[in-house]
Amino acid sequence: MYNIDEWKHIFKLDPAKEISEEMIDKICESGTDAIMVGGTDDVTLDGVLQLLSRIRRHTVPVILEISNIESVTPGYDYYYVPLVLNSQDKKWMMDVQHQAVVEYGDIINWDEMFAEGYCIMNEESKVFQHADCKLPTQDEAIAYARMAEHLFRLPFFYLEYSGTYGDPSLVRSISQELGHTKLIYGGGIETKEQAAVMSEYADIIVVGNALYDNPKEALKTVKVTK
Ligand code: 1GP
Repeated sequence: MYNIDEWKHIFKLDPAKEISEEMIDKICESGTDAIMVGGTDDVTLDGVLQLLSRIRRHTVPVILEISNIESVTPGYDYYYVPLVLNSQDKKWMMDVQHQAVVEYGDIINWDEMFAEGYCIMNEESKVFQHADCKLPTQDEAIAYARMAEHLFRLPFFYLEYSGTYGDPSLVRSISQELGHTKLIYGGGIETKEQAAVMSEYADIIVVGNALYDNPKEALKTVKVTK
């Protein structure tokens, strides 16, 4: 339906946060390749549905990044399923996903569903604590990327610094390891300069918080990725 292989930029909207109609319009018409809806806390079916209907007034592709099974609804173009590679609890790598397939496996459209191997690098982030992660060294992070590519053959490896700007040299090292698996970078991108640096190495960059904190700058991160 869409050419995911050519995507460079995604805006991530949190269904638990307020955002104006005007800003939604600007985000959707910004030239970004897709809007991803996802968050950690207070992600409800109501929030996920409301954002979907507001984004759907535009033609931009829309992805639901699944946070919990209660908030999954039909109508999105794609569903991205996080597998947290550096979680210390198998629950976040395997069990919550397994339970979802037990319940809904008969009706899932697998063509719309993609796994993301997450490696969460910011100890201070909510998602790091929520998923009971262990901070990997750089070599360990690279090893997760190699596993995503060669063992699990995942479509995406997501280097997640949520809330803080990461280390470009690690993003570069990881990008050199990946061939078929696409590298998504997310975390702390607030300016077009920061976007340009990460976009040089990552296949796709994700901009989230800046949309709420400094929307004018956030909107400028699209152009530098093209
Ligand atoms: C969060 O990777 C995204 O899941 C984006 O991070 O909110 O820090 O931009 P920020």
